[in-house]
Amino acid sequence: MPPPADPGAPGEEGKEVELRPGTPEETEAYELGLKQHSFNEWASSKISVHRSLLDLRHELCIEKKYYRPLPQTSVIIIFYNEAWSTLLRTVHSVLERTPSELLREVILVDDCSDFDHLQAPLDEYVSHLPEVRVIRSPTRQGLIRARLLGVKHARGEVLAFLDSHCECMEGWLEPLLERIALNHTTVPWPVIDMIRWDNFAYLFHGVKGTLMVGGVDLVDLKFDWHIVRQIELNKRKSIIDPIKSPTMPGGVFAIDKKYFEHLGAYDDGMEIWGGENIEISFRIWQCGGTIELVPCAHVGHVFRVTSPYHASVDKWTRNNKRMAEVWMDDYKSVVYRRHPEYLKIDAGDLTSRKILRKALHCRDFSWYLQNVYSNVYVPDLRPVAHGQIQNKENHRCLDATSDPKEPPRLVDCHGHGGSQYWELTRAGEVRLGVEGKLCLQTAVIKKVPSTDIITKTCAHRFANDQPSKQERWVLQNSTVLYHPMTDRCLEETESGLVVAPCEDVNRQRWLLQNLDLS
Ligand code: UD2
Ligand code: MN
Repeated sequence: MPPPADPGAPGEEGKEVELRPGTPEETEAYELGLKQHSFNEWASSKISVHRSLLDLRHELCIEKKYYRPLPQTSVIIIFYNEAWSTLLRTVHSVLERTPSELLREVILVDDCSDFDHLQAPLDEYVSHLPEVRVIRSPTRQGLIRARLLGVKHARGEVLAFLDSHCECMEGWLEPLLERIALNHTTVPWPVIDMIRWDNFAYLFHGVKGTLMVGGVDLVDLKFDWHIVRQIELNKRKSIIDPIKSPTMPGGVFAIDKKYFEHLGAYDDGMEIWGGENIEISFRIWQCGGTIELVPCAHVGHVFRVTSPYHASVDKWTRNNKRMAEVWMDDYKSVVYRRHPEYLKIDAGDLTSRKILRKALHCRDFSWYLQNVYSNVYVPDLRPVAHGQIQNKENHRCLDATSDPKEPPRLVDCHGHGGSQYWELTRAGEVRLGVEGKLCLQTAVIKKVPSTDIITKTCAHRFANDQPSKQERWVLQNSTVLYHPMTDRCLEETESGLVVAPCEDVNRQRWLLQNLDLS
């Protein structure tokens, strides 16, 4: 049991910490904390490690009874140089808000941290908490192998993973365990509430607002959040029913231990941070499992202000490449085409992961795209052209920023992609840049169609969208970009880019890179 809460203490009931560093010493501590953790550790240290949270769950969640016997769980919390206050608040929130019959143990895995407070003082603190153990890795392994080390020591039927700066809410685990008890191939994750990095306010995300499931950007392989569409929500019998999720953010989920091992755990060739959440998401779906967001379960997480692993961006890219090589089939080319740096990376040996995919008889990536992640724009596997678009008259290149307020223009070709990378899609769009979210099109000024050229968010954003008329181009004679809506052609003029009556002139001829007219 937690000590009785002092309602006036900083941060109680999940409220923000109102204190601000005043003295020079406090300011120094604040700045050091921010530098070391990318969150306001100074404020966090003012909050009790037992802080209370208001139980804001929907009444149906609070009333819900879990009849069947639920499996016992090993909670695995990995950490690398975590702050004392956030780590222990994570641990206490588990101990104090998990029914003891469901909690087999809490395993803390130290990924070779060098902060002093995480050495003997942590051992001493944890020795008073019978359910909690610390396992130490002698070398830095990165979060993927650190979790695998935790799993090796776990004795529960179910594994629940947490980041080391979380706060579990009342009733966080039971709804997850119920889904697993009903079907051991279901991998449930909770609503992840935001704990603000600056003042540690716990921002509860209720079921009545928009619910967000996990997606992934198919161009840069970043996890992203998707608002669940109303038709999906309407399919449910109850507002608290789980929702299928194409991916998960990775830090907080539960999984049947045997199923996790059967599925191939994690790819132990992945380093430090990133990519493992997308990899396991694709793998679960492609190999017959299900990922579900469970609206009754809530865990807070401190979203940092910046990433503390700047130095390991290349590790993340390499992890992604390992994932793409094993699970994405031809679709990996979409990523590599726009991010040529992938081609230079050695992803290492993937034999065992490819054998795993065969052994589990997993489906291919196009099945995943059609059946699981269908409401997303999938870039062409083979666009008509991709790269720079150069004018034949002045040899300059079509260039635009990601700010649609700045009209596209012609500048000297630099050959570095970015603002000069375009894709002419099979549907006739000219999409800008590696993000591919802006389309070259004719403007509409005060509702009147114009012949000026702008970039604007492409109309085709989700699966079944079509490009708008303004966005549609037809490549003629491999060089002319004809605009059917205006019956004009893309032309460079003194005053900028326009569509003009089509003529047989070089100003209207363009050299498109990587042309594929097949
Ligand atoms: C998110 C996930 C995180 C992980 C990551 C992608 C949530 C809430 N968090 O990033 O769990 O899936 O995406 O890889 O969904 N750590 C180590 N060793 C390291 C680096 C990190 O043990 O070398 C620990 C770290 O202390 C933390 C956990 O791994 O407990 C996740 O790291 P993070 O909090 O920096 O990741 P986050 O939340 O940005
Ligand atoms: Mn985190």
